[in-house]
Amino acid sequence: PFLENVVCHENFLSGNYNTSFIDETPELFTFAKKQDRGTKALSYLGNVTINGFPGIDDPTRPVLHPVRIPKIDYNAPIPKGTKQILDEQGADGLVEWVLKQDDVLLTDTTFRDAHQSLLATRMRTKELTQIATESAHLLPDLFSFEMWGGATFDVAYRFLKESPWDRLEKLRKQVPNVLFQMLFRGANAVGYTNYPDNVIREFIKESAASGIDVFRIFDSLNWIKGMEVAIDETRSTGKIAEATICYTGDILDDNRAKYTVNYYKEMAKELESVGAHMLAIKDMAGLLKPEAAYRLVSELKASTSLPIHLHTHDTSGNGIYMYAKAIEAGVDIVDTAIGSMAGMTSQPSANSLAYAMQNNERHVRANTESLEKLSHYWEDVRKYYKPFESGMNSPHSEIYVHEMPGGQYSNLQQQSKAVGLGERWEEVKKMYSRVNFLFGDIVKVTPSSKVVGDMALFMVQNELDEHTVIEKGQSIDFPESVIEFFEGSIGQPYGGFPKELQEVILKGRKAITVRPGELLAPVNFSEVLKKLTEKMEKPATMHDALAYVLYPKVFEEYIETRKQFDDVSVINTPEFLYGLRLGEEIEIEIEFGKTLIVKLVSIGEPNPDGTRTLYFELNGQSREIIIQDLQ
Ligand code: 3PY
Ligand code: ZN
Repeated sequence: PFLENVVCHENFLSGNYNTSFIDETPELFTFAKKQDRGTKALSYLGNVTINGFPGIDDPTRPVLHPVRIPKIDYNAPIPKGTKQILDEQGADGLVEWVLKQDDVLLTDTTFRDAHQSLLATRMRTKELTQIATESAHLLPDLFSFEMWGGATFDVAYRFLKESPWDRLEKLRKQVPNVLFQMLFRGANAVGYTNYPDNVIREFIKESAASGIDVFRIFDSLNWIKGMEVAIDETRSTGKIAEATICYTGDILDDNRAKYTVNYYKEMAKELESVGAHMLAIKDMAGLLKPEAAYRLVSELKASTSLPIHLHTHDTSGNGIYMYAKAIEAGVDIVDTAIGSMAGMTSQPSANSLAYAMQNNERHVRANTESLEKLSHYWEDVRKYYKPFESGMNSPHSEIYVHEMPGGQYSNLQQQSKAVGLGERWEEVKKMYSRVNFLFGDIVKVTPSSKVVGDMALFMVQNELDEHTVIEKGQSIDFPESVIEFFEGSIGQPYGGFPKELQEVILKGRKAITVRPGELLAPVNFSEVLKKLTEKMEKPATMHDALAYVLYPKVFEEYIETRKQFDDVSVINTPEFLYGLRLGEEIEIEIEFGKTLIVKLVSIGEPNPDGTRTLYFELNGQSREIIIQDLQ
């Protein structure tokens, strides 16, 4: 077992030791010489400077200007908001309060879905904490900040090498007044596959304890069984269970008979009966058209007593018009993003909506001046992340044909390029729609949307169509995600699986029809904690354990990166993404009041072993760092 030093010893961890411990185990008190934080930071900067950042193809560092931060009175108390209502009156009290409001309330998605959908989820905690206090002062009237969940959990560890839990806890301290909301994929938590029930429960407990108030819980196939454990656990934490209807098809199109108003109404009633505090309509691709929104919201309002919270993506450009119709029909809350982070695959603009609804009977509760100030900040920040923009620069009404979720579009485009289908993107999009009907017209949202995407790529790549897939199916090795889907491992689609296709895909493997979580053995968290404590060489926490259970490989890589570079979240984004120019001097605040001053002096020629020496100054002292040149 790992016994490098005393802090990892089980007796020390459990507090089970006395004064003879030092005499009996002297070897535990020799500490390996650790590299200091300065050297680790230089190693990171050297690496990025030489080898670039994953996903950034153009190595030239853009000219970046300091961002505009709105001026507020920092001595003024932060105005009270919805968080105080929940804390003082409980979940039911909060729900009652929402229902009593004549105004339309907003959820601001800038901290989560907006950047997930525009910038491949790459927004770092730095840019969020830098504006969080100002946001708390300027937007106290929001219903909530959606600031966690969805893809942010995975991407934080995988690409940003920072802890999403730290993000949550830091933001919570800065924003004490407005509810924090996360997107939770039901039995898939914040991952792509079903997890054992105890993982779902632990995840919700820990998230609630770290600051989440509203759990927007959905199932990627609208399968209510897949949401029940999460709803139940959320209720036991005293937080708000916002159960979700994912919207697909077109309720006003007679040719799309599968997902009717009645289908959604029945689903809403069932969600109410399994304990939803609120209902979300999650229009993840932006398919809900204005007249359909009016009809759907009116009917749901009439058939349940729950507040209705509407989410959309503005890909078609019809988002504001659609929201106006939903507001007319009585929707309680809508999701918007700050102007400069809105539109296209992101949410409609809060700024535009607030102006559009001026003089309407129902007032949008937001201050346009505050929204404009915050928009300047995000306009500047967005430039830092330019390499991650999708390249979509005008509304895409063809979304109504391919039905791809806002967050998937740029992702699948990248995947197509990666498998050599970059030139055939138009075909891939068409195939995406054909695969949907081949699968029986399913709800498409993470992770079911990924299955459709994988199959579409596979069919284009292998020149397959709806007939040849069945005819030749027995000799085809289908993608793993497709096999698992047809096995029932992400749940049951409404109306069942197409039988013939299921048979050729499964080739004798058995499909399940029960909740996958019922068949999965619970995770033994104390074993996981023990194993991680060895790997991390320090006591692991439940946050670490949950991250490891959801994303074992990603989390192991994160541990290695932490050992090599320490906490890289302290490095400012321009340097974090693009490295340093020759002669450039920067500051890194490694902790409050402790700053490193770093200057890149010169870069040596490549050595025969493929390394280069970089010459830095660290707080005025020369430092050499050897970097493997991977170019
Ligand atoms: C997610 O699950 O990450 C989504 O945003 C789905 O729309
Ligand atoms: Zn979304």
